[in-house]
Order: sequence, then C-alpha cells, then structure tokens
Amino acid sequence: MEVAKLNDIIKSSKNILIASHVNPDGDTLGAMCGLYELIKLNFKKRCDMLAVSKIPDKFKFIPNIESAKHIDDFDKSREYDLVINVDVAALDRICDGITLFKKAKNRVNIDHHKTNNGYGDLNFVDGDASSASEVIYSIAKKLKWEINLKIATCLYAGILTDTGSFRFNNTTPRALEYAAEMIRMGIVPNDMFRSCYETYTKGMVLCQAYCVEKAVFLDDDKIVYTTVFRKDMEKYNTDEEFAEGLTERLRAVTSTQVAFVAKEMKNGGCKISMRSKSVDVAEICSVFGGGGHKHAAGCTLKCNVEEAIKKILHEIRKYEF
Ligand SMILES: [Mn+2]
Repeated sequence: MEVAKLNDIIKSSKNILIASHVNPDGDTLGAMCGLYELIKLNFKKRCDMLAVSKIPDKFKFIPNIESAKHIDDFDKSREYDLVINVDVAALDRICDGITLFKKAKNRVNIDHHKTNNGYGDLNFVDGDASSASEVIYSIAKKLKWEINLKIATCLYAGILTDTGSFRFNNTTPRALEYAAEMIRMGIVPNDMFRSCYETYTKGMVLCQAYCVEKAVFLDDDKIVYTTVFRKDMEKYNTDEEFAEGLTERLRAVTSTQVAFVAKEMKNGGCKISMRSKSVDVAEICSVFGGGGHKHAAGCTLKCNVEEAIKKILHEIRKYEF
C-alpha cells in the first residue's frame, strides 16, 4: 500500500522538509502545519517548514505556523532525506524551493489539483479531494496516526478555505464527514470562520469597496472585471491581502459568467485572478501559463494591466456563454 510506504519513509528519515506553495493560502499552510504536527506527535520528529513568500498575517492563528521559515533563510545546498510538498500543483509553485526538492533522497507530492502531473517519487494526488488538507487527513486515518486538536485546527482551516466555507462543489460528503469528526474533536466552527475571514483592517475593506465601485461590466454584464493598482493599495494603506474574495464578489452578480481581477505587480507584470459560473477558467488561464480549478484559476502576464486585460478578454470571448 502506498500510504504504508510513506509511513516507512518518514520513519527512516532523519531530516524532513515540508513545503508550501507561493502566495500561500489556508490550505497549503493548514496542510503543512497539520502534517508537521502529525509527524511530531506520531514519530517524535521535528520537520522544517518552507514558505516561499510572505505568510499573510491572518494565518498566524494556524498552530505551528511560527516555525515555518522563508526560503531565504534556508541553506540551499542542504540534502534532506525527505521533502514533502503539500498543495503544490506544479514544481514551479515552490520557486527556489525546487533546489531543495530535487536534492532530496525521497520526494513526496501530496495534492488535490487535477492538473498535478505526479512529479514526486511518491504521489498522493486525489483530484476528488476538497483540499490537500483533506488528503492528509485521509492518509492519517488510513495509517491510524493519532490526531489531536492542533492537527484538526490546521486541517479544518484548509478544508474550510478551499471549499469556500463549504460552498463549492468540492464540499463532498467525505469533506463534511471529516469536518464533522474535527468538530467532535473540539473545533468550534464560528471561531474558525472568524479566524479565516473576519480579519480585515478598515483600509482593506475600503480598498475592496473602491475596487468593486470601479468594476467594468461587459457583454450584457456577463463579463466583469476590475483593476488593482499599486497606488490603490498605497492610498488605503493595505497590502495585496485586501483583494481576497474580490473576484468572488464580482461573480456574485446574477448576470456574471466570468469575473476577473487584474492586479498590477511590483515588477510591472499583471496578475489575473479569474472566477466563473460554468466556463472552464483553468483552461483560459493555461493559455498564459497559469492554471487552477474549473471555476477558480489564475495566471500572470508580463505586460502592463491594460494590455493584460485586452489579452484576457480576447481569450474569454472565444467561449460561448
Ligand atoms: Mn488547495
């Protein structure tokens, strides 16, 4: 059994690294910290945890998150016995962490993205799972690992955020059953909701309102987009975290079929976050080297915001809806 192999590799590894993806979300961080605690509790081993970009302040509530280190603080020549990627759909999502991954004796890939090509030596990719956190929970159950409230807190955060608070279609009976088990362990749903979602500053809410206000509706309001410029964030004294949920806000309009947010990057490029009701936006974003899920995807273009919008609209309009 594959999971038994994972158990053996963890047992025989002296040093282990768990890696999360760039621009981390609740799932990659929950999965990473949950796995860290599982290994600590069941194998009495301390892992290293890798973050390749800034961890949003709102995720500070996730147990063990303070032990995660930024890629710049790693010795990149280090050879780990085991590196485990969590929620990392493709290797370039760990940026410079690739060096550490490639050097490792054993490479494990735990994920739930359907586009994951199984780049690890050992792969646990379940495209039907709501989240990488769910995949980890099911591995832990299969291996009869002990699970405590700290672990449940991490993994519940991953399931909660990746299912959009149990709203998306990846809210399967299994995802809910696992969540139910976690609630029996002591998870308080409202506490988790508040930790994950009610964490905005005043500037963040006002900046979001400003970006909704300037949204552009096209093609009988089926397409809607808005822009986020560096100067907008400066004006409201906020970082990029304010834009969390902004694309969903635009998709919430009845007429909307495709919604996207075009964000000016520090280096001048443009990052697109796209949501749809039926169109496969992962396919649209893959044209620009991006990807994601059918109704939620993203990509980055090397041009300015105006150019990017033109290119994206051209691609969206190839679809009928
Ligand atoms: Mn995920």
